[in-house]
Amino acid sequence: GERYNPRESEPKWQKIWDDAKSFVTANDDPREPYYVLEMFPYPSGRIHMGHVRNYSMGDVVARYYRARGRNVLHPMGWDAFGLPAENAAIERKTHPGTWTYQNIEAMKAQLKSMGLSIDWTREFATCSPEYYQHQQALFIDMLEAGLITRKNSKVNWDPVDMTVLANEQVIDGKGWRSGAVVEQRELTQWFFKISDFAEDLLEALDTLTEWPEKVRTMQRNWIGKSEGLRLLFELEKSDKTDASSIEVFTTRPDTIFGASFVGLSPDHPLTTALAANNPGLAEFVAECHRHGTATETLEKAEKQGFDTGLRVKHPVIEGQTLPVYVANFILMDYGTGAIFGCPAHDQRDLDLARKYGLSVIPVVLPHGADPATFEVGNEAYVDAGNIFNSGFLDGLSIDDAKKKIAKHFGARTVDGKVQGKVEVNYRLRDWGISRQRYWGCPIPVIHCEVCGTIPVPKKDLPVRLPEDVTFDKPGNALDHHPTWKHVHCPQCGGSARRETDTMDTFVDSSWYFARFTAPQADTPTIPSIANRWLPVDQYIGGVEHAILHLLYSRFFTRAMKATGHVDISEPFKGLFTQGMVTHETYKSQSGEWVNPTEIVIEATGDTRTARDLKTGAPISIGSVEKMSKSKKNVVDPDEIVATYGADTARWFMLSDSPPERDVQWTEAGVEGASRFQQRVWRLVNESIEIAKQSADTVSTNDASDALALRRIIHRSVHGIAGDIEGLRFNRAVAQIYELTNALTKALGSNLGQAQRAAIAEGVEKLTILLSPMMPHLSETCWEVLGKTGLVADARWPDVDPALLVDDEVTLPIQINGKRRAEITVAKGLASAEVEQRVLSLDEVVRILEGKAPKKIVVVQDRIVNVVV
Ligand code: ANZ
Ligand code: ZN
Repeated sequence: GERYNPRESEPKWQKIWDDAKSFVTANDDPREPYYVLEMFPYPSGRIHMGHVRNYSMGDVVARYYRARGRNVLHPMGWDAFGLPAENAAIERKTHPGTWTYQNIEAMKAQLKSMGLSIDWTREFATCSPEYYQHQQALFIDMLEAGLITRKNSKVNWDPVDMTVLANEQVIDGKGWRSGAVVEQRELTQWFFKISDFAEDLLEALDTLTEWPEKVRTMQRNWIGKSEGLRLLFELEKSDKTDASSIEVFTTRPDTIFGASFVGLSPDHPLTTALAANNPGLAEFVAECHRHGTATETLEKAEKQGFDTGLRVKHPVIEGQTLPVYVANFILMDYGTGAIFGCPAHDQRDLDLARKYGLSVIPVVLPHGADPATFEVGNEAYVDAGNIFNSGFLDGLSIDDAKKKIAKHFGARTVDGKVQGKVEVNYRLRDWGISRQRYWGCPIPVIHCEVCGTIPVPKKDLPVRLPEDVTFDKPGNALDHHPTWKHVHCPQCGGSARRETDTMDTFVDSSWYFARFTAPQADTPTIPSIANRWLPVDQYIGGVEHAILHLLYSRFFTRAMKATGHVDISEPFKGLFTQGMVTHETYKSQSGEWVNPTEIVIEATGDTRTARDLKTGAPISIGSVEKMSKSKKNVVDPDEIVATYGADTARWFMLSDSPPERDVQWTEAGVEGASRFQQRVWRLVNESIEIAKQSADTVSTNDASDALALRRIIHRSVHGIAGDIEGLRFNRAVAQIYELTNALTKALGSNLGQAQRAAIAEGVEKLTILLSPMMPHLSETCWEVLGKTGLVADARWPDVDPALLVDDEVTLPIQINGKRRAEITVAKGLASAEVEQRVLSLDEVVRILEGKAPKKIVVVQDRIVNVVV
């Protein structure tokens, strides 16, 4: 017969689905809702194979639950604000919006060519005023609810991109995009008070049982709860300061006997006061500021200290004092901005102690170590053990010592204040969202010299980005705009200034999933509708968003709850993080990366060699790496769709490895997927031929063979459903292969009525089972099978539970007490029949050597004993 032609059939079905509005979802549909969402793309210009994998998975889930009778919401949009558009605008001398919307158009066409079951009527781009006006409304509500503050803060300043960066956007002291060395600046910034939710965000992680444990752990660490002690150290009298004590924060008060110094942050008020009269210290502080305060920078930077000359009394060793240092690794916005250093058990403290010759006193003894000989070299001992060298704490575990010392300091005073107070701290800081960029959501506030900072009245929303902007000067085009920022104060009518900062683009993606539930509403959400759809049943995306995007979304959902926009706290019930798409890498003789389309590979036996397609020059085959432009090992989805069709690309993406692992894209793999497509097509066509046959000579096994086949069919339906629900797509695919094999094997001539019916049933069911993965092929099969309607609307096949029961047993055969063979028979088969079959087994015949056995005992469904 004819080959299946995806190039013809795929666009045809896409149009039919479009015309039939097959994937448009109604909010008032009475069926049980199911919301599946893939992380929406940044409109960079073209989709890549990572998108193909991500959306193939989401589409399987969406199509499956539709077939299960759920009202499925499967929307798509664009995370469309951000720096690349501004950079492109500068390069091409166009408006960022022009570039962005062109990209959206191109990428949308690409996504459509994949045949995704998306409700495109809900599409939006976060850069459109129709979206961001609601984000501005949310901002105003959150401001009024006390969830937003404006404060001065040290920021990481990227001197090339001319913007503030979040700590996590600073990598090795450099801007994540520009690579420029990041500087410190003091700016007034808007902050979302995410730290108010730290405990709730932490505790609720336990309820997210459908999230990968790895992601929950990353979030736990990011929130970084620590229980510790605020502890006062009494200062010795000095003419350098009037201060009488220093308060430190410690999570290891059990190590107090090992203290060898007290450390201050370069930004600690006492440091500032001392530096006023100490040029050396002032210079040291300035040096620290040049290096930045991003946590990551600090962790890698060399530990530096400055001896202030002050000394504190040792809080537990009578008559001893400790020096006070200023140290570069102490942050001002964590704890109290001051620490006590215990070099034996903290690496940073140890580095500092080695550098400045401070004492290193071990006070935690590893289990089984000898107290007389235990020493700390250049690595601090941070693990478990028992306290020693520590007076009244000796012999205690770390936890018991913490409790005892907390009680001890809780009962003492310094300066009339309690010396030690238990305190919980979080590493999570408030989320600074001010960005000095044009292409983002304007922060809807107005600064008036008389009235202060006031929100834009909601009736004046959206605060639109001006269209007429220029990017000839570095920095914020909004700020440079001649008129935009000059407005009248909405309160007093006097002249006032618009806020020119825009919001971090992470804000845009923190609530888009809620907007999808009512994307045309004139409020951010329609709560009754949002509450019906949310939380998202299944969210799928890359693990690179495991921390920030997910944490911000969790915060935002809580903030939207507090302001009455939704009634839930957690946005994503199920989360799945998919692996990456990898490919072999290729290099020319001169060491340049070469794209897979520019080479030919020849294989002789196990060795593969590559040559340049044009010149024939040898190419070396390198390691398998994540697809990236820099290594040129990318494969373009458009080319794959044009060559093999979307179904083949989807099938391969799902088939080759577990979805959470990386998948290696190979030519051989894609060709295998393409061949499978043709096999299914042949099977379906041959099954139609068989259905037409008349059965003159019917095989005697017709009924039992048909039954065996139907068992396989029903088990597949059941098993594939379970695998899709468990997101084990590769296993679902494997089961479809098996079912296809079984059906192909069953084809033949002179089949009886029962078998022909079983094959017909199997092929029809296979078509439905295949439709979430290869939707276009399935529609074509459905059509030639003469079924009514679209397979996209077909119900998932029912399973006959009787056909799932395992009704065969394998009995061991013992001969003279020794296990020699086994036999598989139908459950409950009569003893006489089992006996007869056992005696005809080759192994048994051989052992009996022609003699008749003395006795045969069959224990039904358990064992066969033969005595000779
Ligand atoms: C004494 C000590 C002894 C400490 C020891 C650790 C080990 P986590 O657990 O991550 O919360 N610390 C406190 N405030 C700091 C700041 N502002 N900047 C830098 N470091 C600070 O870390 C808490 C520990 O980090 C605290 O416990 C303190 O050092 C240090 F063997 O106190 B520790
Ligand atoms: Zn005013």
